[in-house]
Amino acid sequence: TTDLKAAFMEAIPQEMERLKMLKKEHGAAVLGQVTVEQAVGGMRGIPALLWETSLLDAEEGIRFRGYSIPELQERLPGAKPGGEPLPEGMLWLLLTGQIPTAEQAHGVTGMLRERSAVPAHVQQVLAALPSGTHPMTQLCTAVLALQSGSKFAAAYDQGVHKSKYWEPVYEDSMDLIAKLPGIAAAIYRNTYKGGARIEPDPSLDWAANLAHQMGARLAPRSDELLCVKIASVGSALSDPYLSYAAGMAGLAGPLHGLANQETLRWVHGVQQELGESPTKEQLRDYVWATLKGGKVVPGFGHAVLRKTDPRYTCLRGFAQRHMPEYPLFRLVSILYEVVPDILMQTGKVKNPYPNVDAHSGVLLQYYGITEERFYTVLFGVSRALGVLSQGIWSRTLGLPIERPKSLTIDAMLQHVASN
Ligand code: CMX
Repeated sequence: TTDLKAAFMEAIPQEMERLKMLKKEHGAAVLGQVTVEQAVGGMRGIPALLWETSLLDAEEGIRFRGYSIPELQERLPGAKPGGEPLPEGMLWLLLTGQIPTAEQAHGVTGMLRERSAVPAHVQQVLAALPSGTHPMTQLCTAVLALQSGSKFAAAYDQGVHKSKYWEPVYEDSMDLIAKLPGIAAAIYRNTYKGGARIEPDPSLDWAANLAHQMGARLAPRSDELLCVKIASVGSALSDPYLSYAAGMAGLAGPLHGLANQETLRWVHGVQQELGESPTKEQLRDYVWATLKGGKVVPGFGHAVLRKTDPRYTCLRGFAQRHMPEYPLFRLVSILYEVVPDILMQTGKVKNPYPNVDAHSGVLLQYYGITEERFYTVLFGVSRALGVLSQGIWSRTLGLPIERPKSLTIDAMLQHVASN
């Protein structure tokens, strides 16, 4: 079949069976223990969530349905033969667990295209926001405005049986994914191009349509870049609009997705102070000055990973192929040689290596998307594929509401004293 919903439905019975078996046979097995340090340290590393679509390994980075990023670049169908993978293929893989054929990926393109129209009221809400509103705030606002059309919320109101939750959640998720390029482009055009909209091109795929609707003399290959970027997926849960908007609000924090924007500002600061080709010695001093100013070096470090982020490596490979002489890329490459040593010398940074945010902005600059406040929106559009796929599975498997337990300092001290 080239119909994603049918392929997804085929995958359901086996997955339900596996979950039932897991609960029945191993329900009492211990996955890990929770230390006081973890409880006061942001729950870092506590194995406490079922998540089928991806797995993050500290050493190796992320795998989607068991495949690493280089493996996916090799195996997922491209927009052009041998080109960068189509995000539509990624969505197929995340939902079904199977690598799609080119026809199946194109089937998803067609299905999304039919759902892609952004309702007029959402455009009006965006247009009504003050022009300086941060693009991530605009994204959350637009998605919440879309929620009025939620099929899940309507089905729930009408008392749908819980075994059928998955279906309206699936429909909402596809509607939302389909509309995100139009929304992101509207935010871009409202904020930076005086508001004039560009209509979607029905001959283009999902990511290419985003590039097209953002418009304005983007260099060739910018659509391929958006494919590379959009294929780097991520994490959240519940009514797809509300939960995605909540996730986006989290992504908008500077230590998380906003690091994208922060990195570019920081790199521009380097260029302004030290010129286009600073020496390593100058860069070392600059990095130390950032640290001594009580600030983080954006784009470096990770809460889980302990190696260079494979998403960084993937974007670096793209830059090596398409813009090896670009000054900003050369600067980012030298930073890769300089920053980790310094972060190690602080003696406290657990992972001194770069993450995806250290690289993505540089590529976008090269292709003419120079407005760094917009970058996290693109990151958010790409993340929709991952979080919404998992959201569909969570409702399909009937997973319960998440409710981690919190403790006071007194409660922890009492617990420690009584053990
Ligand atoms: N620059 C300066 N200090 C850093 C640092 C960096 N890039 N990375 C970590 N540290 C510091 C922490 O602030 C912490 O200092 P304190 O003990 O004084 O509070 C110490 O090193 C230990 O932190 P850690 O255990 O190594 O890292 P965390 O898990 O606490 O934080 C992260 C992870 C990503 C928030 C952090 O590395 C950071 O702030 N990096 C810069 C921002 C960034 O690039 N974020 C994007 C992450 C990518 C993603 O979300 O996918």
